[in-house]
Amino acid sequence: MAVIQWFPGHMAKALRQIREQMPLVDIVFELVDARVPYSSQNPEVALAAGDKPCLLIMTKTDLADADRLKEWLDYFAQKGQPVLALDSRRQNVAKLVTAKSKEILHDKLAEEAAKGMKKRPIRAMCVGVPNVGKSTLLNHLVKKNVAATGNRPGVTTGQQWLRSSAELELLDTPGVLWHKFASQKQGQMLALSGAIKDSLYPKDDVALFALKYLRAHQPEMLKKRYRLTDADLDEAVTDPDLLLTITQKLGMRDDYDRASERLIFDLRKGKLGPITMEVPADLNEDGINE
Ligand SMILES: Nc1nc2c(ncn2[C@@H]2O[C@H](COP(=O)(O)OP(=O)(O)OP(=O)(O)O)[C@@H](O)[C@H]2O)c(=O)[nH]1
Ligand SMILES: [Mg+2]
Repeated sequence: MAVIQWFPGHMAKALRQIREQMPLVDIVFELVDARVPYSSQNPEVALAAGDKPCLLIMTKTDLADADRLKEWLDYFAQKGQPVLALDSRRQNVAKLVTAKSKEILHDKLAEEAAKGMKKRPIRAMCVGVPNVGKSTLLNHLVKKNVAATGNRPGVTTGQQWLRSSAELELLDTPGVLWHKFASQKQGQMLALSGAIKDSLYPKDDVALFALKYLRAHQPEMLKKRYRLTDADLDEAVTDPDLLLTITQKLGMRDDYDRASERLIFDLRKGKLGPITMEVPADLNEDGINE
């Protein structure tokens, strides 16, 4: 399988700007995709944040598995990492995010008040991998469509300050990846989630990775979506065999590229059902999902 890497110049620049702005903010909102909570956590963000408090925000929870989401929330809580899982469609996210930020910054704000300093908005920087939902969340927080959003990575190209209320000031940033993923699996997970430009990874590799995962962990989803029988699964000994079977079931003859694309997009859009492709138990002693 080809190794997925993507760190073009504009991301190096975006990361530099994140480092430059860090001293100006009180808190970092790091967004991770609830379907791939490990793989979508960018180690460069923690490095850039240094001692700044960080609120981890799990996005796309509507597309994730509810039980596994709870497992991740427990995992982060055990690590002492403040975390929120948000469903912007159902919740008043502004209230939740503001309350949590105040809780995290309680001591700092109390100290300022004790010194007689004027009450001021909390300044937060919103960071995360491309397409994770940063601008969408910020639009919800400010209750206006001021930040451009789109279902592809690389929509936000520069930083932008947004004023939410008297209580919050928010910095939107372009999505960033990093030089070297911890494992090949991480690159595949990121590609599947939609964090990497589709023109930059081999679709059949990522589709085969998805098939291997689904066959092992979610065979029922696979069977239901592509009308596969147990016999179909048994007969397709290898993953390429299975891709061939699905290609034919989709009426795409031998157009594996098209079928690969369909599989990736179906999974990403939740057409197979809510899915979380990583669990805390997958992480090794070094905290890596290999
Ligand atoms: N289903 C679902 N889709 C979401 C959610 N949050 C964001 N999206 C979608 O994800 C896509 C990307 O959202 P953006 O807010 O543009 O992502 P971004 O992190 O700002 O992306 P870049 O600016 O490219 O780094 C859009 O199509 C959003 O509608 C969510 O909670 N659930
Ligand atoms: Mg954006």
